[in-house]
Amino acid sequence: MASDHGDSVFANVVRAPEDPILGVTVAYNKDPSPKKLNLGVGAYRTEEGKPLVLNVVRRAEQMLVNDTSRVKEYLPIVGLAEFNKLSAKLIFGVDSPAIQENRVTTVQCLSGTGSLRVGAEFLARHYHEHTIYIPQPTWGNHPKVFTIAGLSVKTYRYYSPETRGLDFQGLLDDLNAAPSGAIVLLHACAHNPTGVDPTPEQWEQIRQLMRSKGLLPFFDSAYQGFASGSLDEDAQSVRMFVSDGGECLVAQSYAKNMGMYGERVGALSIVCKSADVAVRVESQLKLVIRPMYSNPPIHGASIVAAILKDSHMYHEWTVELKAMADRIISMRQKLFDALQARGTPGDWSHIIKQIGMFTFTGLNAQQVAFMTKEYHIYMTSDGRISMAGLSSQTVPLLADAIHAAVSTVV
Ligand code: PGU
Repeated sequence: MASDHGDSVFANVVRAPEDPILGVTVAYNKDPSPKKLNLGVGAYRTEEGKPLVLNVVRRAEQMLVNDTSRVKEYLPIVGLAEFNKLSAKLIFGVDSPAIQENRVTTVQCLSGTGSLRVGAEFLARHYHEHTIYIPQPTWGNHPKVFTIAGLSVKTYRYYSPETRGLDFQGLLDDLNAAPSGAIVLLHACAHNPTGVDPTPEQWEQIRQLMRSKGLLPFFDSAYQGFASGSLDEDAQSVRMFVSDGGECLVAQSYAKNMGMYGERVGALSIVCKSADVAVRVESQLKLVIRPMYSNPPIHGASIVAAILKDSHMYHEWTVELKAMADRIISMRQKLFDALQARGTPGDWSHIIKQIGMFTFTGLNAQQVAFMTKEYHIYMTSDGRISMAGLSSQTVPLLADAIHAAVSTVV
């Protein structure tokens, strides 16, 4: 039988829907309108609407390229040692006792997503409780990453649509009702998609509750420096949990704060009770990584390490990072003012109260669809907009679109 006339062996494969976030960019790219605006993906844009490569990243990259002694050998399974050390210091603090006591194991992974996945696979193999609680709502990829790793995903209340703020009591009640030992996913700062974070006092209450119930914290730190403009301030939640001597996991991403999106640079750290446990945990992380992708890529991590280890470059980075954070904050004010000026129905103060890359507008899926169809503005259907994709020139267009959407679509 000539096989080329028969049906495909994949004839039964059904077409999958586009990703809810990355699919927005796919739709945007297909739109021929010159005024189209992509506020879907959380990726920083300049005032001119262009992607930004930080000057310090260009400089570090040039340095590496000019260094002919550099080779492209395989990295170890756990990645670049220097990068791992520096990443741990960045999130836990330069004089973190946990680092000094060698209780932290850090492995280089494929950005934030890869770090979450490796951490989840490790937990599924070596941790006794397989339930992970994630906030409702959360980044859309979280449930997929954890489920596919073999964990069972449950949610805890996080956001109240009525107040457009934290549902703190709901959060405490749900964590209190969780089985002891359950894993809890926490956004270290700049919660995605809501832009709503607990206050330091609320974090402290969460910490006490979680420690008293033996819940295991798994921090997702994708926006360190993007919330407040300060790397240390944005790491406070994590450091609070580490300073009590307890254990936790942290997934770090350099996608946003260093603009390294496509280089896929990140790290997973596991803070353990003792140096001895940390050594054993790391040996098992290697067994997770080796059959998955063998070892991580060298280029991006070398750039990050070059910046983190040089005090001048580090400083330059913090200045550029602060400028990105400040531009986002100024967009919040501009959008809020533009809606006020139009007399747009509703209370829009949450735009200036929320923090980080996103505003959770409260617009519903129909209103979003209207804005895309009539105004060529692209955003996720949950009403989240990336403030980092906005500029002074595009604020009026967005304000017009929101005004029209809430005035004509219920
Ligand atoms: N964790 C959170 C909370 C995130 O928002 C993101 C990215 C990641 C992890 C993963 O980032 P890495 O690129 O793997 O380091 N969220 C963005 C980017 C687009 C996406 O969905 O991956 C977003 O728009 O939500």
